[in-house]
Amino acid sequence: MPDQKPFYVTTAISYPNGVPHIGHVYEAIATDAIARFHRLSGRDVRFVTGTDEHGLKMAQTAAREGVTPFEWATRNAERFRAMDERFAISFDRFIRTTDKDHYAASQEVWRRMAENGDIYLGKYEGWYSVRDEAYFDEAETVLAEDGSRKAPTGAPVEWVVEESYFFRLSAYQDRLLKLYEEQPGFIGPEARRNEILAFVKRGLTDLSISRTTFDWGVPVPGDPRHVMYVWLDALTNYLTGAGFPDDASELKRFWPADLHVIGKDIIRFHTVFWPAFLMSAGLPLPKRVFAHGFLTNRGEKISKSVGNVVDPFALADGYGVDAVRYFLLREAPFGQDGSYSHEAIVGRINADLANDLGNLAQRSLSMVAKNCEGRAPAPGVPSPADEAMLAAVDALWPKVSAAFVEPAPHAALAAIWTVVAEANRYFAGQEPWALRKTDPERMATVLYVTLETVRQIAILAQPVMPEAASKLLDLVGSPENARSFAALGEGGRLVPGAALPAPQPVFPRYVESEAEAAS
Ligand code: ME8
Repeated sequence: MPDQKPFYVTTAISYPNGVPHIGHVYEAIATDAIARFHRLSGRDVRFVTGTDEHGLKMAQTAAREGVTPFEWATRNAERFRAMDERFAISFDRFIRTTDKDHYAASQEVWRRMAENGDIYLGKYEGWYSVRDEAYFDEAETVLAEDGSRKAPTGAPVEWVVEESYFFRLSAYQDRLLKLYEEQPGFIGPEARRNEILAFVKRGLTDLSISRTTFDWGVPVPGDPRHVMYVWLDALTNYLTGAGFPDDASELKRFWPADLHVIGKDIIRFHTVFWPAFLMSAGLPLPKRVFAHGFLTNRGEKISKSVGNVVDPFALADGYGVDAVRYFLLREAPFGQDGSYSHEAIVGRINADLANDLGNLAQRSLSMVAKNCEGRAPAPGVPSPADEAMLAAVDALWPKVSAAFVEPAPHAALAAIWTVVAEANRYFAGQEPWALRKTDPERMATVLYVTLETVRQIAILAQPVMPEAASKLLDLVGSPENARSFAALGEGGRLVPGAALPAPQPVFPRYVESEAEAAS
């Protein structure tokens, strides 16, 4: 099973023009679970995340706050990094686009695109949305009732006329269509692929890739009056994170990226602009771009003006990190929009975690502590029920693995929890508490099978709930060096006689405070 191949995975880099919200933590958690999954599969993983610090939006917000753009970016980038640390996001590098090596990478990409004849100087005249940091054709914009013009995202647009460098995006239409055809997994989920295909088939216009009316960006090589369009610099972070341009061995190891995880609103940048930039610079293309959906608060769009923004730190404090990680990845199919609410999180905590997995572990471990001298019991001859139970948990790996590779962490969790349910039925049906007096050997077998099932479930749950899974593995006596996926199945079975620590509950029930209950 171990596969030492490198695996390079990234999140989008967030705008630090405000503090992180639940959408940011959702993306970080999902990508972290994928990175952890591949590490546990034995792959050589590189996981990069970070902040996207340039552009007009950042410059304008900093000016309003009365600080320099760099100070503003630093203040918020620290919050993003702290959020990652709070949620056990196992990144290998937190990249800031103001990092020095990122300037070098962006300028090198520019030079290569220019050498390839794809950059020319012209004049941009058209609509620009600062909030989206994106250009829009007039036909894409809509006239609002008050006479103002809006981007399709609802953000206001302004008319921009300035000298600008252009990238010959129009020349890449055929090559992009060929890419989507030859590499059908390039865009996921499938529905997004169809959207992009239709968009590119309608024809592409050249893209303005520099600005002269502000200076908060990466200077254009050879023409420092211009700074690069923030998206050109931002997308290049994925190359910087793999050692581009100078670290040849890192680059060989990790480029092209295996997976870019992003949100559905920025798929065009990643599946049209980004591959075209890379083709132009003569660099290999990422293998897959997967767009997750948006989180809503009880079905309502999250926005500052609605006042329903949820602070990720408050979620961690209120429910616990692993419970939030589990909830966000379990609740909505990855790739579709999802809704969160206090009731839904509490429902998952109390049903799936405390009742289903927590009680199973706690009941079986307490019986072992009391009746088996605190040691992993020795199984006797297995009954058909024992065999069926072990066969069910042994069969999880291919399903869980396929789901994470997709990536579909919700499907991995659903498969695991089917076996949790089966283990509860098995435990209740075998009644080990009744066997204590009548047939202690049979009781030991049932407890062994239950603990072995919990062991494998905990190993498989590690990508999503690293801390809780590790506690469970401690409790069932799984050695520290036997917790990767190589220890799944028959080869890694629980060793009878192993001393177990005193059982402790791993998944507490969520009890409403009086104030919450009354509201
Ligand atoms: O787009 N639910 O930054 P960003 C789920 N800097 N995901 C959400 C979300 C929500 N409600 N709101 C935002 C940017 N996201 C650029 C990316 S990459 C080279 C540059 C996701 O801070 C969003 O889709 O606006 C994106 O993937 C990420 O959070 C950062 O968004």
